[in-house]
Amino acid sequence: MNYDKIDKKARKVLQGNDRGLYTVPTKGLYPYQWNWDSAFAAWGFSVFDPKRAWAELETLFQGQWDTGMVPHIVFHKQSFGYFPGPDVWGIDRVPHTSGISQPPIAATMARAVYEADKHYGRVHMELLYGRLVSWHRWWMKNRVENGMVCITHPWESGRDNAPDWDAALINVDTSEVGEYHRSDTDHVDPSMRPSKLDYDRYVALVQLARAAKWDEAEIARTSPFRVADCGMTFMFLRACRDLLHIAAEFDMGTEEIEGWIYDLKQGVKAHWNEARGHYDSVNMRTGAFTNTLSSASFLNWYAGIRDDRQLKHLHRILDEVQFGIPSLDPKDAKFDKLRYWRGPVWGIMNTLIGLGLAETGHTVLAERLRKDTQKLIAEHGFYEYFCPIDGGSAGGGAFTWTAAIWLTWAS
Ligand code: 9WN
Repeated sequence: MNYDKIDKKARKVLQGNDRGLYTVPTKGLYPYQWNWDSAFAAWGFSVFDPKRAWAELETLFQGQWDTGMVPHIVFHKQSFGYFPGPDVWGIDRVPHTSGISQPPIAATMARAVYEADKHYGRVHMELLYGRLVSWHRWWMKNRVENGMVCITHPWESGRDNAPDWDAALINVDTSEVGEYHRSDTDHVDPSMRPSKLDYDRYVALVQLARAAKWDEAEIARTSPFRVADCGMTFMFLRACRDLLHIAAEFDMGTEEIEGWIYDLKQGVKAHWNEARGHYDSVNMRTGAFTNTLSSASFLNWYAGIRDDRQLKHLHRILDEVQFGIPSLDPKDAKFDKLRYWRGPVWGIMNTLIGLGLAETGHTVLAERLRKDTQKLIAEHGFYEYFCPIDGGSAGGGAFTWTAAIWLTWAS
């Protein structure tokens, strides 16, 4: 396999999805700027174009609300073929945005971009730092309960139809949703996407929050859906550690961030599902664990939590499938090898888990994950996700974050 050729292709994918100052995740299926996709894109660009990498992050933060929230989609320019667009969210600001957030990995990727070229990045980091802090503050104020990060919509987790949300979604009333046309299934085989019932519930939750005028306290009071996502807690804890590192390097105050890290570490303990022996999400409306072993459960090492109790699950899964960690335990009755976050392998999740394993001394495992991901992309292409059984490509093609992780980690 000629890796130079694949490197060139990866750069071409990023350049092909580049809309000037931001990238789209992939042409057609996702025509806007997505939050955590852009963080990965910036990391990818940092390998060959630091200027463009910083532009990606800075453009994302043009969508930041006065509250500090950084939305999951920024609709810079009207585009067709994606549902729900700005009219459904109904948010009166420019650029238009969605009303929910997404995994807060921007501080982690900003640190990586900075470290790739400190000389160039210094002034950009200084400018972005305050915005990152105010986003983290927003999470702490509105979403952290018992040290765990709560989501108010499945889209916020980045793992849209993960079984973790099933029980909490049962109580979402879809009777007033009305007619709508979802566009995702115009681009991708419906068997690889969330179901119609899932979409009705996603839309109902948007309508509920819109009726609450996007007021966080009101949403917390009225919504049936509030889940503490172990993936979000781990990613946010990691991002806070990276922010702390930046604060120390730039001689900024560190006390507030140290406090956040302390709280989140308590939250990690609350995510431990002792009965099942793994990290798990918690339905905040009932206090019950979701009883789901997903790829997000394995992000503890990435969060700097050196807890090896899950290694037995990790070894078992790596022996069962060939291409890394599927989004759901293959032993789970809900495992569905091609349906989005209910089975497929996502290169980005392999990357974050692999980074964590490498950083905590599990070098053999980390290397195996990296090599498996490398093979997957080299043989099947820059797809959105893959079948964990045969590596078959799934979802959108020419995908930004898959190209980004190829350049930064997998190759
Ligand atoms: C909703 C863009 C995004 C990713 C998410 C992934 C998917 C959107 C959708 O695509 O979600 O945000 O319409 O399916 O689940 O992680 O950021 O790539």
